Amino acid sequence: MKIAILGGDGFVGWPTCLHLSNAGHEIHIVDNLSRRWIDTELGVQSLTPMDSIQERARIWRQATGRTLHFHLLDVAKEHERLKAFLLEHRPDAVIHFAEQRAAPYSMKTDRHKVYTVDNNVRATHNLLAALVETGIDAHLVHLGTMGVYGYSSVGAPIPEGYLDVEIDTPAGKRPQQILYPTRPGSVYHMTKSLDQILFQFYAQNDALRITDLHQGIVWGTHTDQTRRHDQLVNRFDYDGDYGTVLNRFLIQAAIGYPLTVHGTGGQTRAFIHIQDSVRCIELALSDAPERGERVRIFNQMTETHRVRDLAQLVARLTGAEVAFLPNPRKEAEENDLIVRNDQFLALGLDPIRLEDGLLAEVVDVAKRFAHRIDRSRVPAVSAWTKEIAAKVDRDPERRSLRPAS
Ligand code: NAD
Ligand code: USQ
Repeated sequence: MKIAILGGDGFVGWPTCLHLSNAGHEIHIVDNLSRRWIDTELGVQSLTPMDSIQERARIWRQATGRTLHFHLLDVAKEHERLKAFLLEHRPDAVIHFAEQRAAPYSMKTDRHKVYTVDNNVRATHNLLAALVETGIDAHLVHLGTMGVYGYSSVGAPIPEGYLDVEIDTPAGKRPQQILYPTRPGSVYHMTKSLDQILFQFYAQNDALRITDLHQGIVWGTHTDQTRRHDQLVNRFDYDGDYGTVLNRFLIQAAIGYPLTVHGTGGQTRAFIHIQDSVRCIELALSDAPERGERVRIFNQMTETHRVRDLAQLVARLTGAEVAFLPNPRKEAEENDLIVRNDQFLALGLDPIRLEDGLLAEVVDVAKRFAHRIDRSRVPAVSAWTKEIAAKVDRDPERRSLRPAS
């Protein structure tokens, strides 16, 4: 297949490019490199040293003889160039990763909120409108998030995208399936909820073939393909904005930094290892919906864990200390989470579970590159509301963990 991978320079995008290229597909990476600019804005860098996208592609070609085509293009801002790209290359599938994906970054200031909504909603809508206008019948696979469902305890498993309901009508109760009610917990998660409506409309109005993957938190760093050469290494975010919880605990353990549990750590979240993430995307590509079908939605996760249990697991494995900090986010302190993922299991996914060996591998990566870590960038300081910001600032423990200004 010819596959366009929008956002193919990112944390999940890069190993996906390698995995699909290795499987024999023709890969076109489309990226505006905004994520690299955000590193510059925040004054942080990936734990692992990342080469330029062109250099990464050169190494991949040297290692495998396969070509990764790179197109520098802003999907949110360059609609005409996006159409020209689609018309010239006529992909069979488009994988859409090209969004600002950090919840804390999206809540930093009004400017970050505006940027996240503009970038994410425009990128998705530009792509949908461009597919219709160019008449290209590509299967669109979008990376969405488990966060669209929200994190209140409902006591029932979260279905894959659609909820069975009964509507009262004068003729009695009528069954219906509706999009699961969305309850985003950040401006970033809100953009993924908006994406869902855009997909619903374009599948219904223009018969676009769309799969939306509601993905949990991705952990780990290496995949089989990124292991092939030092310069194919994946990016690894550890900072308070882009680092995600389990990867953060693992690097914190590696550098002797107390594990930063927010609140009681009673938050339960869905997780998936990076190797399974790329495998799921491949499985979703192999099972495209027909024209006229509703949006196909998969829950792309393999297990759920409570944050404090993860901290305790990492502490047991490494001897790290655990610090319970005031939570900079507005979120339920404790929640249960049961998630259905039957569709990927039926397609043959054999889930990688959290196990000591894989956890230790991340700690080893972190130890190898520990000299690249700026400890002052570890605390998460982006507060969800002004009230929380004031409370967090008053806390002496957190103040001691804040970067020096
Ligand atoms: P990332 O930030 O590492 O990668 C996103 C890539 O998209 C970057 O290379 C960035 O430069 C590019 N991009 C952003 N806006 C663009 C635009 N307007 N035009 C062109 N390129 C643009 O993020 P990631 O961790 O690889 O996540 C990829 C996708 O998966 C995101 O949509 C995210 O919401 C979703 N997701 C990620 C996780 C996770 O834990 N990392 C979990 C669930 C879902
Ligand atoms: N948390 C801590 N300590 C930390 C960091 C986070 O306790 O040092 C807590 C947070 O308060 C939150 C939970 O861990 O309760 C998860 O936070 P996270 O930063 O790991 O994940 P999140 O903000 O939800 O975002 C990440 C990705 C996003 C993706 C989402 C999937 O950045 O792109 O959509 O995971 S999900 O969480 O399933 O919605």
